[in-house]
Amino acid sequence: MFRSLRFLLPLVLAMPLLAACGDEGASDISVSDAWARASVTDTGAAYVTIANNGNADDVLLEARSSVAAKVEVHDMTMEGMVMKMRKLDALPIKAGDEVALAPGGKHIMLIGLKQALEEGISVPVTLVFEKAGEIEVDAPVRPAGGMSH
Ligand SMILES: [Cu+2]
Repeated sequence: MFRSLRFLLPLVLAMPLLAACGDEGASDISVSDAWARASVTDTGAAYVTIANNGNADDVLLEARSSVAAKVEVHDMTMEGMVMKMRKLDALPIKAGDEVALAPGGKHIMLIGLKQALEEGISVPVTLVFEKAGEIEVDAPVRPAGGMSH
């Protein structure tokens, strides 16, 4: 009798935890407005808008692209008069939030390009989220315009 209770007790304690997990909600990530900046050098940048329409926070963990040896998520900030880029190891996308990666701010850095990014082509970019998993988008290449990277 006592022996069987001892086995039952952990199960009973675990039940409220399981119920709480089921309540956690889900992230619902959509990626739009993807584009990449035209580049003739071996580095380039891609931009996307990420929206989380779910009720759970998510995190962009990494990005990949078959056209680049290495892909990093960067943020760009002004330090005095100098533009500084810094690698983000994780980019939180909170529930209900929309995060725009755009020139002058956060961007997807394509390092070691295997081909020139010419207008008219598009490059595949895979974004890896903690909860939503992998989302692949096609980023059409657009001219660099007046702004530097
Ligand atoms: Cu960068």
